[in-house]
Amino acid sequence: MPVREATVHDLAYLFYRPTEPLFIGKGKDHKVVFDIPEEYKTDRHKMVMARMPNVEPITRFNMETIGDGGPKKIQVKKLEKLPDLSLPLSFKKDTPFTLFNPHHSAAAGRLITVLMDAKTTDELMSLAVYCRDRMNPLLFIYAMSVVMIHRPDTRTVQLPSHVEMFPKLYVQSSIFNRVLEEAFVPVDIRVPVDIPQDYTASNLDFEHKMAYFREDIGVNLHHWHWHSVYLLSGPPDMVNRDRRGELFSYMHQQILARYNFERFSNHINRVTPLMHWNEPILEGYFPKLDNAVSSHVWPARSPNTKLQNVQRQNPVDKTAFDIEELERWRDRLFLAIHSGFVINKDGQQVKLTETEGIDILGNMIEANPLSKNPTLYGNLHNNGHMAIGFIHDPDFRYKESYGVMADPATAMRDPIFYRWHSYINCIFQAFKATIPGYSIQNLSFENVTVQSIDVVYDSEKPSRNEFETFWQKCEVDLSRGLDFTRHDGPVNARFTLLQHTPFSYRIIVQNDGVPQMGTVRIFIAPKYDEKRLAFMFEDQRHFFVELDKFSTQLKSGRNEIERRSTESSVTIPFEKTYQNMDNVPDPQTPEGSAFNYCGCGWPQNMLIAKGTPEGLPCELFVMVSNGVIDQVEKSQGDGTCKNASSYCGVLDKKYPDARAMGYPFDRPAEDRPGVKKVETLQDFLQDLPNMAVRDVTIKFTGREEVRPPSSGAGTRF
Ligand code: CUO
Repeated sequence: MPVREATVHDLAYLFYRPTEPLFIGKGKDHKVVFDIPEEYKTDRHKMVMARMPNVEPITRFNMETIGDGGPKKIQVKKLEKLPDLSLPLSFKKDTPFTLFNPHHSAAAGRLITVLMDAKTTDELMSLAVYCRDRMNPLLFIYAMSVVMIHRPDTRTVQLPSHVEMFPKLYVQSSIFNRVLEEAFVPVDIRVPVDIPQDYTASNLDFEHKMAYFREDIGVNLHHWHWHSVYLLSGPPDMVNRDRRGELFSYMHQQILARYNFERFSNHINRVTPLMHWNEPILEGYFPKLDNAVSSHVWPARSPNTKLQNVQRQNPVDKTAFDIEELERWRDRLFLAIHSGFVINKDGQQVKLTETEGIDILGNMIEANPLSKNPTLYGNLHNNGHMAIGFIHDPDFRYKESYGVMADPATAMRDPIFYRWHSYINCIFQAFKATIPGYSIQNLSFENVTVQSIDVVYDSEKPSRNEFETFWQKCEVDLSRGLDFTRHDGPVNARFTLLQHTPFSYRIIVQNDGVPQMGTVRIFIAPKYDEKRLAFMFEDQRHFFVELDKFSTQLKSGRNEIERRSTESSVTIPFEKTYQNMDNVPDPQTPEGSAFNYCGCGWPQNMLIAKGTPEGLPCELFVMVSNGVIDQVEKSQGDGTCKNASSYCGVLDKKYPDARAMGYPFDRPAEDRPGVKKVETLQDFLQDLPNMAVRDVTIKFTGREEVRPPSSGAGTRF
């Protein structure tokens, strides 16, 4: 069989069926095999080859499945010396792996460092091939995904989505038998396997109405990506991202705002923060997921269980802490907020300033390696996830693993996630209450007036100022995560998700000055609270969901700005969230390079909340702020893959907005001397013509559509 040199795109084959060994052919028809140096083969590999000396390791089980075009053998070079990989190798292959556990993320951090240090793509290939079959697949794929995005030589390689690689993290266990059945029938007569929308509980559970949101695959993928991008361990320049702590606070606050919007759409009250840690937790959650790398299922959390001290000093968890510790860290955080400073590792005071305080707190609360003083302020947020994740077996007496709350890929499924983050958000809001509100000068933009805002569907139809939502049936190919199946071709699961009709904003802006740069900021919030009373500003500002933010050049006079919903700075395209690799355009084409997203971003289909059949009354807010003040100094870096910048930042660059995240709603409104107190949104807008509000409704039509298949060129596998 001909051997050829490896190219950078061959690295993508390592992501194919990650729990299946490398000696089984990869890619379409399994025609891609790796020519692995003898020393890099695992004992299992050597044993298989010894027993089958006459069979090249081309196909999964025999030669019959080779299609036209002939097999390819990719050369893997042997390195002079392997680096120290003892920490990631100490992790067993079939143990669960989560980034929220410091011991786990340290192992991944070591692997990321080693892979980033590889001097050439060939060296990276050699290291990755050596590691792949020896390491825990969740750990290996996580580390490799991070490295592929961060290394300049690998950034353009399109990788499968996490749900394709580990479908068991995202899709209920009971469908896998059906999926396997389908995998064994010829491709042309396969049918999609339905994932019911309603499988984890019944309406006897008062939180069940929100299951479609919590268990949405795209929402959970976004959260996994976010935590993958913001590493807890790894090379310092990758951990130390611009305004990381602030973004931790803002992105999660936005998830809460979006979740509460969805609750209001279903006539459910806002989430209550998880405040009293010694009381039973009313909500339960039964995930019905299988573990991705072991035969365990994800443990359930029964209703009315209580947090307990975690004593899990075993080789996998290496975790022990008391609930009292969480309480001490919480009290110290509040003390710092109300004193106006934190105490760093050297015992010095570091002021929580108006501009940097939130970032300092975010790093301490998360807690990430940038914390000013981990001993004093601890690890509140991550350990909260862990305490809830171990609530069913806090001392390991039943040898159960953690629940969904302890893993960023699954945490958003559980109702308690939102209660925990609501509490974390209370701490951030306590800080925001200590800093001055925005003055008129901070909010105004001289000579600029937003004259009108409209929501339009296409140029022929008149503006309705109504968003329209519906259910959409979509398919995702699970075959790349189904190891050891005999046949090729897609095995699709069909699921239902919330969708909205794509729309555009039409914004008329009058500029009575010279041409200038502006930043358009678009938010939406419900108009009424749970009591059906019009919101007070101080309450409503927490419910504003960012829909988009973009720069625009304002000419003198009238400017008509049209912006499509699909261009949103908070979302990534549907195809990127779910993409079946076969439909991703080739990154070397202009179409493909425009499509080159790193993977982090809120799913486009979830941009707009469900609304109600009668139309949920909302307020659409548009502000144009001074683009010169908003601009950040240009930083170095070749951000060749894009993210949803508002929620994920920009790779290797500064956060692309100099204002506080969430501006202008991130802090209480300042009383304006001599003017009426700011009690309502309309009061907030007074004397600020660069802001405007439009009443809109979100109408849930109840109809169900089938999503047409995506089109695209290029097949990587
Ligand atoms: Cu994303 Cu708690 O940080 O889940």
